Amino acid sequence: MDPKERSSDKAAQEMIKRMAEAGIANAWDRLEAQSPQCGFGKLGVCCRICAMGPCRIDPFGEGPQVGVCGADVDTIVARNFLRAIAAGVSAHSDHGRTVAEVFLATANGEAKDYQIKDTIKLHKLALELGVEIKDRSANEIAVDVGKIALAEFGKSEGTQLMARRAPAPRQEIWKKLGITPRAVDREVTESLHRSTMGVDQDYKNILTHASRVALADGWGGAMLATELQDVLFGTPYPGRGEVNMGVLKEDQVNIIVHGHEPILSEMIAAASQDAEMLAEAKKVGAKGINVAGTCCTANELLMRHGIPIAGNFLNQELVISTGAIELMAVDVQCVMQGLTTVANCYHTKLVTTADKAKMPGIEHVSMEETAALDTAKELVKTAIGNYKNRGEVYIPEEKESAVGGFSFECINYMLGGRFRASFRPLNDNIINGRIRGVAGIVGCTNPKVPQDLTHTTLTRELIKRDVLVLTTGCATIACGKLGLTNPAKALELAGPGLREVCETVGMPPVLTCGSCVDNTRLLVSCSEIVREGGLGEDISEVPVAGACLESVSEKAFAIGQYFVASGLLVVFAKEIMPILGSENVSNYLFDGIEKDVGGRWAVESDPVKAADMILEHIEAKRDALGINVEKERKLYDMADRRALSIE
Ligand code: NFS
Ligand code: SF4
Repeated sequence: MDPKERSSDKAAQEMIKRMAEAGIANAWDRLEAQSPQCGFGKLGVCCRICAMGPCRIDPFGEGPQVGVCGADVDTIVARNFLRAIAAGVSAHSDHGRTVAEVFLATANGEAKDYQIKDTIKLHKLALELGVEIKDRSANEIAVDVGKIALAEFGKSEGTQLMARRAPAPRQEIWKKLGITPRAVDREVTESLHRSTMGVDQDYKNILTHASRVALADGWGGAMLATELQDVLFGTPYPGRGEVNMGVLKEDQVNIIVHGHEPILSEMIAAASQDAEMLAEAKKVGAKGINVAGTCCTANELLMRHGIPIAGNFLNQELVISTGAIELMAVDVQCVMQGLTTVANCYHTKLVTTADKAKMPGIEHVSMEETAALDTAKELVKTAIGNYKNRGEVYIPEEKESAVGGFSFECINYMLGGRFRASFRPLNDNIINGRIRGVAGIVGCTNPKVPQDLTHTTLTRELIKRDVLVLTTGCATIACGKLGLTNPAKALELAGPGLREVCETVGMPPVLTCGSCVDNTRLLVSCSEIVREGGLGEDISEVPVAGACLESVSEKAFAIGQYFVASGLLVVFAKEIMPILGSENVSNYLFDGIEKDVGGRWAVESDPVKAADMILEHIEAKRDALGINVEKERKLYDMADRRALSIE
């Protein structure tokens, strides 16, 4: 296959070609080998939940329409969707739990290599959680904050504390529907229980729980992950970095950190700066130690330290095939097993570090928080020792300058300045129409579509039409590679209204907000837009939407569902939405659910059409708010506003 059909990124195209010439398979080749993929699976109509199965429903209506237990297509599709979401939630939240554990260990003085970095944010969080500040030390406060945070995952009573950040009408909607999330573990457990054979058989009831478990992620586990990471590693503020494989250095020891938890990558980054390590590197003839990231952990490092990003999900194998990587350290999530085979073809040493994620035949170095820096140094030493084993090296030239680090706090500061940090200027400019609305472009890169193409096309289309774009995850990296997170280049592409605002405020039109757990920054921003006033009383009234047209992981469904359950429109690609086998489930998620939660799913695979869809949604919200009517401004009282909100 033509590399251009596989990726829209030139560096990736080059490496795809080189891998093909070397006869080494990557995800695209394995997809080809798997094709055609099972049509039942695509539609979500197969079930292997119990041993009377596996069962499948004939989508053409000729074969069986129920499984052995009698489950119909609606139950099967809804159940599969719920399970996918629950798995995604468990991933984000288990990440959050690990962060909470390290956070607490740090506060207790047991994890000496980590320190509480952002005490201002710690104090804010303490206030929010009812922890006494007075004249207590940061560590004393952090112990209490850490304990409360950790309890959010498994507490036996009560609902998620972070959910109180949502606007009051939103919390009311959740309460009315009975979907205010309880402990994360409980919602995940209940998802598995409900979807086991012979339990929940009402697709709407199943999907309502899908909202609840997803909310336990967005307003629970993932939000805690973001908050605690900020306090522990520092809240991100804009800084320059570089993105794409051209960041690898021919004359240095290259280390890739891949995965998700900054617990690992922060320490490797620190170890690589160590004078002793640098001296060791010199001894083997290297000019230095170059750490770069792939996937979400890369976003974390770019956001906080300006450490370069070598690529997103589909780059992980390509990066190794440059022959320039001495060591790739992986922790959890989105680590392809295919890496083992690719690494074996080169000198690259692949090392797993999370006890819950090992790979057969691959060395495992356990990353204990009590000896984090020493472990990281051990890994860096291994990399240095491996430098001499390099064979042929080929590093593509492509790299783009990017600015990362747009935390919620930073956006607030940028918009309002140091002394009056506020979202007012954003709200005002949405109201006056210079900015039409806001879109979150998130998620993965899937070999089923040319890598990065949909994210970047959609982003370009939206900023052109004066929509401010916030990105996270692999979509951010896609935008980065193609120059869209380079403020100068992106400004050129922005519509006149958006451009004017961006130039005045000094912010780019595409804001890189971090990793996938950091999608919670988008939820917090939406709540702040509402709180700031003038754009409705609830998130569902604000002209905002989310999109991911290249989703891969179950985590993407979790994110999509918590956006929807928070009141937003979420657009995914049609091929990647495994619910189309049930008309009832599809109709509900694409339409009916809006009456319940104010948000809904939509499918569109063409990024330009997806932009049309998002714009249409944004303009409809603007119309409903009455901000599209020029001059004749109506002042809304509470009754008017209530009438506007969803019924
Ligand atoms: Ni998000 Fe990050 Fe990338 Fe997708 Fe995987 S790395 S958590 S799941 S593939 S964006
Ligand atoms: Fe088949 Fe029902 Fe068992 Fe699923 S739960 S495998 S539909 S018998």
